[in-house]
This record gives sequence, structure tokens and C-alpha cells, in this order.
Amino acid sequence: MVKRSIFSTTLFLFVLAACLAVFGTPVTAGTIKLNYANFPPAPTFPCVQMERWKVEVEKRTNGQVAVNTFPGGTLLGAKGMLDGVIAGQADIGNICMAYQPGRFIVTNATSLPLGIPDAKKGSMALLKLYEKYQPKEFEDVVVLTMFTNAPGNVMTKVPVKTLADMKGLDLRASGGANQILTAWGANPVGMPMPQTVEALQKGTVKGLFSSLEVMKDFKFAENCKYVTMTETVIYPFAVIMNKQKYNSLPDDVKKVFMDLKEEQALWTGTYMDDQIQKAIAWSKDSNNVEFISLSPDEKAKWDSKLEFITEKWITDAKAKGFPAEEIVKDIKAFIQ
Ligand code: DTR
Repeated sequence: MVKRSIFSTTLFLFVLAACLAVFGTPVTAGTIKLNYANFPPAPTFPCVQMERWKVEVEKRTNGQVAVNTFPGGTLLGAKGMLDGVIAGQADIGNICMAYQPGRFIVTNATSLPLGIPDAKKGSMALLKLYEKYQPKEFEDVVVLTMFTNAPGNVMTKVPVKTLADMKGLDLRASGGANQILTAWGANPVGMPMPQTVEALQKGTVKGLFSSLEVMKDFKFAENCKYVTMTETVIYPFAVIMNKQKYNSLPDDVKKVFMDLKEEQALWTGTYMDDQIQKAIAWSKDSNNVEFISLSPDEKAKWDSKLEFITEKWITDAKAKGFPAEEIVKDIKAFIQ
């Protein structure tokens, strides 16, 4: 009996010593619990990337960190996200910066019509832009990653083939995309993405202007039977963390988070670009959606309407003291 208990004590000490040798400190599963808030529903790309980050963090911290995810605005909604994270209502949150255009001048410059070709390039350019300019609106938080969606197209209940078809059409968009719709003659209706489901069902809007993965993820293909390919404008997102909470983390955990920053941006951009292809196929095959390409002449007309937007942004941002020309030049260089 005594011999057996000596044996099990020795075995326990041996396992403990092995754990210490491998991990440095004794590992207690989920010692650090973090709440991560997100505003759109679980199947959408901002939440898919959140679940991927959770899995990676829990794996790479050997279970030391447990991440509780809250999709669908169950902890914080789209507009209260940044302040909610600063106040500590959630430890981590995902914000769509285009929903607060005046608050994120530098990063929202990625929403100008600058020809960002896809989400992968957009995400990397956005992160580089943030790293270079370190805008002061992020002073009270720690940025864990940034990413963008893919370029936007016009999804509608009625066919849109020319600028004349856009005239007065009520279309949902947000931030920088609104002024693009105005320039094309449409009537932009601003609201965060989750509210668009009801607006389309009720007929408050006749369509929306965003990246095409929403045709599948939000099942918009059931309402919008037409897509006009404009491939214009991306929306920038940031994942932010409460600063005090971040500062309270052990160094090895902080390192895991920082090592994931760029990797997560790349992963999300790649995932998004992939989803676009799947959503196009699904919309065509299962929902009979018609994809409309603008003729080269027509496309030139649409593009010419947007020329003033970047110029105007430069003038306004310069007046506010931002190095506006350099920011635009950087974005163009970062997407090369
Ligand atoms: N295009 C922006 C951002 C966006 C694109 N896909 C999703 C999915 C869920 C939330 C936001 C977005 C927008 O239209 O809001």
C-alpha cells in the first residue's frame, strides 16, 4: 500500500517536472478567459475568422487561454464595439471601420476607389497602412489583426445594366461606399450589414452594394436575382483588444497574439476571396442569379463618375492635418 502511494507520488512529480520542462509553468487549461464580441451572424466571414483565431490561440497557448466567442451582436453591436471594448464590456471585439467614417480617417482611406483587387491584397495593405501611421484612434486598444472584404458589386431585385438603371435606386451601403452610390445616381441607405436582411425582405431597399460572399452567407441570392459587376470598394475591419487586459497577459501569450496578427490578416483575406467564388457558383446554380457585366463603354462612364472622390478626400483629409497624398500613394504601393 505504502509502496503504491510512493509510486504514484513519484509518477505525479515526474509528470509535473516534464510539464515544467516543456511549458515553463504548470499548465492549467483555460486559466485566462477572454470574451470576443462580433456583430454579424456566425456563418459570416468576420465570425469565421474569429473562430479560426480562437482555435489557433487555444492551441498555441496550450490551452492556457480560453476564448469565448459572441457572434451576432450578443455581447456588443456594430456601432458600440470600439467603446465597448475600451470600457471592458468585451475583452476583444471586431469593428467594421466603414460604419464610423469620421472616426477612422486613415484606415478608411482603403475604401476610396483605388483599385484594390481582392481581399488578400486589401487585408495586407490595410495592416501595413495601420502599422505605418499608427492612427491615434487606436491608442486605447491593442490591434490584434486587420482585414478587408473583397471588392463590392451591386446586388439587386431589378436588373441594373446602365447608369440610367441606377438613378434613384434605394441601395444599402455604408461609409465610403455611400458616396460611390451617390456618384452613380443611386440613393444610398446606410445601415450595418445585419439590418440589411430585414430591409431587403420589407422592400425598404431594392438591393445592396457589398462583396458577393453575402449572397450565400446571408442568403441574399433568394431576394436579389441580379448582380452588376462593379468590383469597386472594400471595407476595412479591425480586431481590437482592451489595453489593460492585454497588458495583464503573460509575455508568451502576448507573443502568440502578435505572431498571429499578420497571419490572421492573410488567412482571412484568402478565406474571403475563396468564399466569393463559392457564393457566385451557388447564386448561379441554386438561385438562378443573373450576373451582369458592364460593356467597356458603360464601365468607363461608371469609372469617370468616381474620379473626384479621391481628390476630394485628399483635400478634406489634408485640411484636417493628415498626410493625405502619402496615404493614397502608400495604399497604391502596398497593393502591388
Ligand atoms: N461590405 C461591408 C462589410 C461586410 C462585407 N461582408 C460582411 C459580412 C458581415 C458583416 C459585414 C460585412 C458591409 O456592407 O457592411
